[in-house]
Amino acid sequence: MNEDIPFDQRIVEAKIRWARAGRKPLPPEGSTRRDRLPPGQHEAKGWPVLDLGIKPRVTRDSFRLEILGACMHPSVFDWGNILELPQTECVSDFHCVTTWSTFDNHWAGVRFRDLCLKVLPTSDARFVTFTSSDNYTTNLPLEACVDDDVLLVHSWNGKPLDLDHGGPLRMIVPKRYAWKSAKWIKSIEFHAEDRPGFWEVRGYSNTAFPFDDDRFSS
Ligand SMILES: Nc1nc2c(c(=O)[nH]1)N[C@H]1C(S)=C(S)[C@@H](COP(=O)(O)O)O[C@H]1N2
Ligand SMILES: [Mo]
Repeated sequence: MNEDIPFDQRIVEAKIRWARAGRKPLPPEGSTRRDRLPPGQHEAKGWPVLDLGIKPRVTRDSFRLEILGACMHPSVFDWGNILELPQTECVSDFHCVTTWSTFDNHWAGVRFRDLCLKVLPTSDARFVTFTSSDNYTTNLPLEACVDDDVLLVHSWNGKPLDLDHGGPLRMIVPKRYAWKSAKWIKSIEFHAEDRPGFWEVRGYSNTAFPFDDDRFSS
């Protein structure tokens, strides 16, 4: 992203770059389930649970989300503050590197971009680290996080997100493998340099693009 321009203009610039790259936010209308499956993936029955096996006991009452690092307004959001942000719904597919995919998940929550418009990442903020209550971490370029379909999700298919799937609040980043979508999100930090997360330092791809079969580093 460019230096010295306000955050909302940086979003516009990112979108222009995505358009040039011919990126499609969702599979085209009328595409078959097969077209929608990235290489090496199969469609799962139901929604599998995958994590490190630590189930943090976060409730909507005890929930706190800290935003820190390179932003104008570092803050702590409680559940009420999350609901005060613009609410969004989005349908997307979800692809785990262990080869299962789920289609047509109906998510409700807050666009990461709308959260950014509150806390205002500074011009040197280029990367984001997500930290979870089980101490899991994952990293992404800020530019990837301001996409339309990147959400902090509190509901799935019309119901509150359950604890197993990262409730009360998790990230959903549909265009990357699912390990980039942190469950039980606890803090979000902006920084100038990239900081590889839990799986990224254990041999998994830093970029994690399902349609490129981009699973492992090197
Ligand atoms: N906090 C946390 N988030 C996490 C993980 C984890 O272990 N801890 N695992 C990741 C992986 S590898 C996957 S596939 C998805 C699985 O999400 P699900 O259990 O809701 O299917 O969560 C991702 N986010
Ligand atoms: Mo995964």
